[in-house]
Amino acid sequence: MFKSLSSRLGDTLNKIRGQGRLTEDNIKKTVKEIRNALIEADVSLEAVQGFIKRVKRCALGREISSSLTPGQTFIKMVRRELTELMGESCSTLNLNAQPPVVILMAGLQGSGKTTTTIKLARRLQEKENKKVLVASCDIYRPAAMEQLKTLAEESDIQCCTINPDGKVLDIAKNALSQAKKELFDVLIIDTAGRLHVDNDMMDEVKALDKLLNPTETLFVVDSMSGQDAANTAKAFDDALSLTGVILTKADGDARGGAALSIRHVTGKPIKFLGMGEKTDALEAFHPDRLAGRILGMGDVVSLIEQVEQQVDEKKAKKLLKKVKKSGLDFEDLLDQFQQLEKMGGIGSMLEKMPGMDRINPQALGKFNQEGLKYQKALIQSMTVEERQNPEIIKSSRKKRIAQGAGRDVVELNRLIKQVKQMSKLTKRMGKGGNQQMAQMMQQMGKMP
Ligand SMILES: Nc1nc2c(ncn2[C@@H]2O[C@H](COP(=O)(O)OP(=O)(O)O)[C@@H](O)[C@H]2O)c(=O)[nH]1
Ligand SMILES: [Mg+2]
Repeated sequence: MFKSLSSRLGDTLNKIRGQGRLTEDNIKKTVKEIRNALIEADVSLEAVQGFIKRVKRCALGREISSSLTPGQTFIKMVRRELTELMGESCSTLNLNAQPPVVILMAGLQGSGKTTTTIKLARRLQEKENKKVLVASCDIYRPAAMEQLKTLAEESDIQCCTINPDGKVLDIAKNALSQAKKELFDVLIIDTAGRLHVDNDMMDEVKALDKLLNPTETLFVVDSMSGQDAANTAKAFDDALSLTGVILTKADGDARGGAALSIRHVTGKPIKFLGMGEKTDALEAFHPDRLAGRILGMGDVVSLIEQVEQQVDEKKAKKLLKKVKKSGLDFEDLLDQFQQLEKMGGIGSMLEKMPGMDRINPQALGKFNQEGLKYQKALIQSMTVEERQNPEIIKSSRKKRIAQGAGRDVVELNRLIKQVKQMSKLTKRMGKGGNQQMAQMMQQMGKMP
């Protein structure tokens, strides 16, 4: 699922990622591309419009953080909105009720109800240690009840005795009393579907709902049905009051419209994804992770979060203000070194760091952790006065400093020259904390 949407959004956002400045034109163009990509992925128009409106509003509001470039901030925002569109957080099953907790499965024919009934039963039995009973109320499709029974047997799930000549409500009643008598924790009821929403089917499932008073009423829907999935879900929700949705066949090449529309159209959470025909192929639905996957930049996004968390924003702002005014000195440099260390290893950091793609990879290659250690030692060997005023470091001081750090004066000279260049650079620099840091690192990359 999401393959083409992901590659389109990825392309679009890559263009904006490194931007140091976002213009209104720039935003407009990007937003339009995102809109088209969503529509092509068969997301409902209503959901697209709401999404686009929010992204635009945030983008123009410019909540810029000093540790991110505007491009990165924009991506972060798109991810946040995409997550919200799909439901904010992961919704689990509600099993807080007097056992047997009843789960009613509803949906159209072929959507995957029977398969998913077993998938859920296995999950509850194997992962949550519940005693689960399943029952089929599909008296219409030949062998539908057999299908559930066979699958149940294969997975060591208990299934009610089948009676294809019985009445739907009787079967349900018997299942419920068996579950009560035999102290099952959970009873999952598989139902019959039709090819389209029709009144007979709705009446039947409504009667089941009334009889069983289920704790969870789950709508099972094929993700290949795109935004239609959302509309069918809505029709079922009007009749039944769904508690959640299970999106099946998410392992296929559906365009993703269902996943992105259902929450918006029905207000009901997607709880699981069916990821294959096998009875263990069921995944919890995590909107945030999926949003990352759709944007094809899980790595970058988590890194953005990491940088944001670890760079002390206030400090970064203060530094920026200071270096713009009076340039950079050794104290600032030492501080930056320490920030880098805090982020856990420079090598991996630089590779993943957003914005770093603008930097010459050779310069990055030369960046050398050992060198950093010695530079740090040199700076630490200076007095505070020397750190704040690099220009007072003349020959006698140089000797002392180099000796203190156990390094060569030539090395110190190079460091002093480097910091002077960086200082000039930062004074000239415009806005953008991260951009400044990126360039600074580029300079540091040229260091010994
Ligand atoms: N690839 C894939 N196939 C699935 C998934 N869920 C169900 N199916 C297949 O879809 C078909 C219909 O499933 P079934 O459970 O009988 O649907 P029902 O009519 O709603 O009970 C079967 O061939 C299943 O193997 C899924 O998540 N992925
Ligand atoms: Mg079935």
